[in-house]
Amino acid sequence: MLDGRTTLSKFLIDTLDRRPGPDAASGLSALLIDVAASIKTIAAALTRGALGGQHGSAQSVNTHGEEQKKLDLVTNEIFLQHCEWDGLLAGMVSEEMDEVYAIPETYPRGDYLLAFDPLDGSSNIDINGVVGSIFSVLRRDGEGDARGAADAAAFMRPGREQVASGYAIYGPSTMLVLSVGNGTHGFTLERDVGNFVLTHSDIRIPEDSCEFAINASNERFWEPPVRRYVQECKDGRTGCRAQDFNMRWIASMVAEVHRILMRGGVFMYPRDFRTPAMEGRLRLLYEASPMSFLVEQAGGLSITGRERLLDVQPGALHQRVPVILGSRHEVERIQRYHGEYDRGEDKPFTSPLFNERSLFLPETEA
Ligand code: AFP
Repeated sequence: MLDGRTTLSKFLIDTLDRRPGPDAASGLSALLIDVAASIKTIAAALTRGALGGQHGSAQSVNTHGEEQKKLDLVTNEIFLQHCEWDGLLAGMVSEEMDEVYAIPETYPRGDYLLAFDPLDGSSNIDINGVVGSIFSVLRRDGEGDARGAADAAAFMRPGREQVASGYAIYGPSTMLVLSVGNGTHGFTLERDVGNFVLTHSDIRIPEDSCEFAINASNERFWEPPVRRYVQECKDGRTGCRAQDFNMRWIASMVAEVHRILMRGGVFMYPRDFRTPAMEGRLRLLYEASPMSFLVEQAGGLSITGRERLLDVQPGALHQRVPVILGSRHEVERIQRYHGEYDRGEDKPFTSPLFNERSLFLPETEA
């Protein structure tokens, strides 16, 4: 405690290292301190803005075929350098790397697996908008060579098995929002001292909300249950919801989830007819799973539309998944709309266009 304040280190030692009995999470707090060090380094790099000489394209694409920014690569490297040496990790995966990053032979290996998106919302960089980093920690299961290098199969575990997840938001202030399975907690970076200080203890997402976030330019690709929900929100107080809704879109999942943790709301990147598998846009391991863990730990819900997101079994490192998360009652409503649609029970509610399923022809990417 410093002047009555709780730093991240104190929080982690109290929460994890002094946890009695077999649940004691050996080494996890040290790993999370290293992750926090990565975040501080990234925050410092971002603060320099265009003066840092790292704006613009890296002239490369990632495994998703998306253009990489210079800062995508720089921040990826910062995570690797801060976390590879501590003897706590068996491997790392990231949105910016094709394969598992093996811990160099010169360092010992440990029991944890780290997945991260080093710079979420990187299209916001060049406009000085809000960006973030997202991370997820799994504990390696007991099978195989406990000290061998982790392969991709080691990461194929549903999100409910995460032992920690979190994100950093680089906004007017830098915050680290974290869960180790006992609620979701927010720490604000005290820049001059370099400490993360607990400022938002046990965050709770309001169960009701009148705010939703979705990229409305994709409306023609959505399924009817999502169209129905959004249309009802847009109808406002003259529609069946009998209340006005507000809409947001920041193009950074971190910023959207942070707003929802602070004041409620719904964020959707739903199934999408642009892609043949209708898998949505967001990455399961680097974005959807860690954020869903935080949201559930804060009393919210996170689904694919039809199932709990934390129950989705990954099949590939860079798998994408539809995401609908936020205030419990709104997400329950959207899940109900999916069920009614799948059972053909939604006809009285949907517009004539949606009633004619034959009219709702999937469009594919040109
Ligand atoms: P990056 O991690 O590649 O920057 O993508 C950000 C993101 O995955 C997510 O944070 C946003 O919700 C989403 O993309 C925004 O996408 P569009 O605005 O292009 O639909």
